[in-house]
Amino acid sequence: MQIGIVGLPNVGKTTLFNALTRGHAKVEIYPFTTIEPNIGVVEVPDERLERLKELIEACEVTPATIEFLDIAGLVKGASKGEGLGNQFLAKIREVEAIVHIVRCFSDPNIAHIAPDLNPIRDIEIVNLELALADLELIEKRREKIEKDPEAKEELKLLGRVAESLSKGEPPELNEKEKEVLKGYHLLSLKPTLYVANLSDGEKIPEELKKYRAIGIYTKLESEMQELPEEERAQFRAELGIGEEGLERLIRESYRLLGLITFFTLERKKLRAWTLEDGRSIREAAGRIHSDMEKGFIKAEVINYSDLVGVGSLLKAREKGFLRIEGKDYRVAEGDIITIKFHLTR
Ligand SMILES: Nc1nc2c(ncn2[C@@H]2O[C@H](COP(=O)(O)OP(=O)(O)OP(=O)(O)O)[C@@H](O)[C@H]2O)c(=O)[nH]1
Ligand SMILES: [Mg+2]
Repeated sequence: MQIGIVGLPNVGKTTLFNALTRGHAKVEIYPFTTIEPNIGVVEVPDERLERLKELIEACEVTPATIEFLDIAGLVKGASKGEGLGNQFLAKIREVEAIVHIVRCFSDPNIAHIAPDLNPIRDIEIVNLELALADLELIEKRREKIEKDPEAKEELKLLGRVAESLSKGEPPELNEKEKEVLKGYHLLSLKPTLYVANLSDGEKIPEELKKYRAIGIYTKLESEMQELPEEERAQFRAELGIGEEGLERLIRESYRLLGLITFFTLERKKLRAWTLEDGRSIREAAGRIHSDMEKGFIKAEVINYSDLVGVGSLLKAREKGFLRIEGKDYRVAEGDIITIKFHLTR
């Protein structure tokens, strides 16, 4: 899974990226520091893994991962090629979700598009550019299929989407329409998590509540990544930052994207995986290896909560908590699965 970080120039995108990935990508006080995108992998924090490790006596634990993509800042006119423009919009077409970071910290040394702080204005500038880039793409497609009698439905749908986007409103779509539009990779339709980059100790501005933004002290978080884990916890306690902001960001991304976690256990190797909610166990098998999906026979399943409840795999087996499921079983959050398959080649 890939998530793209967008925002105006110089708002802290790379600082957030570094905090998330414990990276050292270049951060400067001037805009357009990032030119080539930074890509980094982040482990999804999951306290269940530790508990499971003990219960199953696993020797190796691999958490699920998310990939973050940090790109150049967007400016007014980006969709028309201003700033570093269009090329970066293309880079985020492929991501599954967007983290839109907005500047809420004040610092006279760090240039911003205007002397005042106005997060709503900033969000609207970026969203307008995303919508304009989408409109251009839709327009091109409409011209192409205009005379195709078989594309009438699609043409109608595109017209409706274009109308909504030009009004700055999200279009109302049913499942089938969403499916048709998937191939377009429209930026405006991607699930978006808004992040307010706050000055130390500040709270989220009231006006950002309607965007359901989460607040992060990005600079502090990135600096704290340099500390050992125990010191970070102590530092957090002293500063009164309760919940770890970055973990929350990752958790919220899961919620936003409708993702669940399942676990596999194979020869004492425990591993967490990410899956869209509603998928079958056969599809889950495909995430691990395409051979497992093709040759799927059955799976042995136990849910995390049941296992923790009884305390061991042996007891779980005695109590009948370990179930055999067929290919259509819908995987639930926290399922621990072992897949039986045959090689089809
Ligand atoms: N005071 C303060 N400065 C911050 C904060 N977050 C980032 N900065 C500073 O803002 C400047 C820009 O940060 P970057 O992370 O490079 O911003 P960016 O959005 O990636 O910038 P571009 O790649 O140039 O678009 C750096 O000097 C950061 O140290 C913050 O929360 N508070
Ligand atoms: Mg940057």
